[in-house]
Amino acid sequence: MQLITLDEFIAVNQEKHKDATGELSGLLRDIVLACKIVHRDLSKAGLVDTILGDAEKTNVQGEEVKKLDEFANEILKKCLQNSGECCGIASEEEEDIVCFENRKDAKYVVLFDPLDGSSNIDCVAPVGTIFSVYERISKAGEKCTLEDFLQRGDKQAAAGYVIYGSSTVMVYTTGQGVNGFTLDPSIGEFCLSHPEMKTPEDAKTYSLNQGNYNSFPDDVKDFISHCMEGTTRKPFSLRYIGSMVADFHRNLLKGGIYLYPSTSDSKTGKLRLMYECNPLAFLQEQAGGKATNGAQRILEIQPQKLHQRTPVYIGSKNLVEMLQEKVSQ
Ligand code: P6P
Repeated sequence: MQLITLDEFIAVNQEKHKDATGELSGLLRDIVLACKIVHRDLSKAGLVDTILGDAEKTNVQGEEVKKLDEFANEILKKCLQNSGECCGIASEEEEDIVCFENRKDAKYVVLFDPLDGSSNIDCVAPVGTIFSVYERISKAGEKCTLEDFLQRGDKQAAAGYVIYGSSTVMVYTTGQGVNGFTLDPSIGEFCLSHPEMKTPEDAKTYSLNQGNYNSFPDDVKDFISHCMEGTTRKPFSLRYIGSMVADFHRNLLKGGIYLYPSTSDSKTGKLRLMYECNPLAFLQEQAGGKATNGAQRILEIQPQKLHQRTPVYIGSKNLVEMLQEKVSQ
């Protein structure tokens, strides 16, 4: 495969959009720069105790903040403030939106989970940065507003993630399909490695925390029984890494379904709508799969709160439809 860097790919794709002004391309480049810096520091996490381990803090979710969470959050904020294309951000690690006073004319807002699955860092399991980009709806020249961020997922201008695993891969969409790029550390460039990604419509892999089984809704229990049914055929394989980006990436490539239903601890589900479920749902639909909260498309949910959670069922088209049939019965 000819070596095509992410920069070259963005430039070529920008030319396909006649009205493209280069602002979104510039924004994507700045997000990628931040993730390259996160990658650099993650790879030495085990050695540098100043960034490993708990930050003795909890975030707005009441979850323990690992120092790398904070580090990734600061890096993304800095790169986006310097970007010039972003007038403000929202983050899992920030209680409220952060408006960039010196960027009131910028066109985009970005929401992100700086390091999803960070509880896995100490055990060297994959973690990821997830991002979601919207055009602002407030007037240029003024501070961004909460309404700029609380837009439905089907209004996203771009979405993607970077997974830091056995290799570091960036996957994104601007609504024209999904493409993946693998970081070549020897040249410091993401290179096209997964062109035009499509999720197989059928698969035999399901991904969820089965430990919560007793608190799942009955229709989800029925679906799990179907997956485990081994009399008439081979049962499905259960694969669950505890890092949504990693489970999502495997299913995106090979097919499968990721489920995080409501549970007794998380009545409205655990995963966040704005900076986890919406960006991954945009990618999943662009790759031919589906994403629902059991009642409606994730991308059609009208957000009410920045950090709101939602049940999520996302992956291969036929598996999500099978689940929806059970949920709607
Ligand atoms: P549980 C990580 O905290 C996360 O947000 C997702 O990345 C992951 O899939 C899920 O939560 C794991 O949650 O309840 O199974 O530990």
